[in-house]
Amino acid sequence: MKPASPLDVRLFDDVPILCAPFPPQIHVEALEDPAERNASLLAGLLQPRACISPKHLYDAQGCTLYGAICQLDEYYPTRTEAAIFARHRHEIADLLPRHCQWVDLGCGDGAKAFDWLEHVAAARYVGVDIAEDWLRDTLERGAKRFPDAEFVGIVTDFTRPLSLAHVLDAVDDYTPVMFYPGSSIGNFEPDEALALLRAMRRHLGRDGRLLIGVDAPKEPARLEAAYDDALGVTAAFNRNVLRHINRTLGTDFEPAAFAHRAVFDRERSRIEMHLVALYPQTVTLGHAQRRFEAGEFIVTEHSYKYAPERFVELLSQAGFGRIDRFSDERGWFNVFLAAPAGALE
Ligand code: AVI
Repeated sequence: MKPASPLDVRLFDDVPILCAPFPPQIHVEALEDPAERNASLLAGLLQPRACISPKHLYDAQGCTLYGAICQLDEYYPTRTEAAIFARHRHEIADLLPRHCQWVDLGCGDGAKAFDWLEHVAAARYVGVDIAEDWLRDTLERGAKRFPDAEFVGIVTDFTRPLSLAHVLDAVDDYTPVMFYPGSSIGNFEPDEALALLRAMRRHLGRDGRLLIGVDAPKEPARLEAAYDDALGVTAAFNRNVLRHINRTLGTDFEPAAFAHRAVFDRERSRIEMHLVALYPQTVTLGHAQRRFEAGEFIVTEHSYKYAPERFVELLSQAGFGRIDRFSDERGWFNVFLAAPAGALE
């Protein structure tokens, strides 16, 4: 790779312009203490209804598998959201502040955000993700593609209180647009989702905006197929969490001894992902042991599906006022553009 030079020379209409490149900066924030993380993993596994936080699904293998899920025929959210964005891009862009800082929450490879940067003339991109290597790579690619914007990265975990103010406030004149696509908000329990939305609201000041994608409830068969695809990619994604925690916690789970299951709980409006023990077995968890009877299961993820009225209510409770909604023809997925209460009324 070409080393970054202190100044780049580029030509606009044959006039040389000197541009200072922005070497991507990474701030490491609020990463969970490994001892604390292991203790809470163990506590979850020892509960009568065993559970593993969904954040552990995303080691390097899990991120790759999640990328493959997003391309499955059955997994409609990614495609549907992308179609809503493509269809309403200009309308939404016109409602966003000019020269904003684009805060890409859970940025992954940054692809969804980069499609927006061209349309909103963002002056700054702030990528936020738990996976530091992935984030570095995203920033480097982004900085090459958008040489006039500044690229900053924050490594943090959204299960911790969101605190980005010292990075966002380091520049005075760029208004934040928080971007949280993919219905990731659905992976939080409703009270945690509300707390996260409130924290986002606090970071926006008066003129900032939140652009968020949220999956809607629909027939259980459609939902369950999206989370239990014919190729078994979601099953591999789910079982992989056991390999991940074997590595981090030194446990001896046998992934093949668990079946993947996805069920829609209509009353709670959420998909539950389970790993179901195929036969009786005992797993060593550090100094403890845990017996799983055949059919006993570990909960690995909840994915809440919000009817539009319910999500608008949550946004209002979190301190948002004007809310614009964009949807697909079937009403499968919604994108909300929310402004802080008092900003536009
Ligand atoms: C990341 N998140 C929004 C996905 C979802 O749909 O809840 C994770 C996922 N789990 C299984 N498939 C996709």
